[in-house]
Amino acid sequence: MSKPAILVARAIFPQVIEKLQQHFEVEHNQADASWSREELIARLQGKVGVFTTGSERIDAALLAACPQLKICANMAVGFNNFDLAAMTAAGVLGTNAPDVLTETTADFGFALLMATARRMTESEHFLRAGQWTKWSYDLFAGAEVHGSTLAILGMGRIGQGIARRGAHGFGMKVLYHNRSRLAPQLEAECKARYVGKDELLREADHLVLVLPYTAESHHAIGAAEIAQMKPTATLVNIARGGIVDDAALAQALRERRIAAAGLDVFEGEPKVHPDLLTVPNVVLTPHIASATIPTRMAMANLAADNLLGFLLQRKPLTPLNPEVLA
Ligand code: 8YV
Repeated sequence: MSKPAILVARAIFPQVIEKLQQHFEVEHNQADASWSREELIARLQGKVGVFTTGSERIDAALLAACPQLKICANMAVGFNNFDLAAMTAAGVLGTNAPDVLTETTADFGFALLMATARRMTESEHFLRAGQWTKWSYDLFAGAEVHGSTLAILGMGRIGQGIARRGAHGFGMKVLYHNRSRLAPQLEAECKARYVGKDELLREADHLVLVLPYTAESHHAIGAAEIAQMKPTATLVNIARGGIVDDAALAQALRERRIAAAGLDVFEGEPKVHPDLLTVPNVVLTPHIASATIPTRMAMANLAADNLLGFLLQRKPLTPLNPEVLA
């Protein structure tokens, strides 16, 4: 009997390709670049499964053009590249890759908070440019981290990981806002207090964004929200581009309406708003919050195991729309 055919849309670990090849006919992207949408659709013909990353948009038009497709397995916890309603309507399963990246991503969120508050890249550029000629009492004086108020917008697993680091490691007062309030036991573990969004913005010394990108969270932080923040506050976005209005943020940073920002994600990435590239008080990283080899390997394996579990036994590990299994 011939093996089911699947497509792996981006270059991934060879070991994961080999694991998939034991059970599937695998066509995989061997170049380190995305295919165009037209090429993706052409290559999806005859495929029952696709291994995606956040870069491939799966929507009604693509599904209509690829009628054999049964599962899209995302190597990401976020799945805003999936039109899940369209997938459910077409009877196509979506899976994501949660949990395995939580602690690594929380580590990075905290690192970005520290680098932003303590002006690490700005001061390094100064040093590399040969501008360090003397000690000064206020040379790159930044914002205090320990004992300050950590404000978290979006309190899922990664938000909780950042809260724990702040509360238990740095003695921070932790406030959070989320669509729903955490169970009392989780709030106690994170030492986190639920507040409204306005109070969160007003009280934050360091505001960290860890919420999913949806129509409701588009530009959740724009000029009006930044205006509510303290001029000494910092903002960190490890969630998704589009949650922050990057043009408004660049202007606020230039005018020092907040002290600094740390951004791992951008509207329209990998393009970055040109104004962000010229303001000094921002730390910029290329969407690497989950990027350690063990974590990326675990994410790739989870996406692969979702393809194997569903296509061989109808038992995916982390389904997003389990109703299609019924
Ligand atoms: C991924 C991420 O690297 O998991 C997510 O949602 O944003 C990152 O960990 C990225 O989406 C590539 O799939």
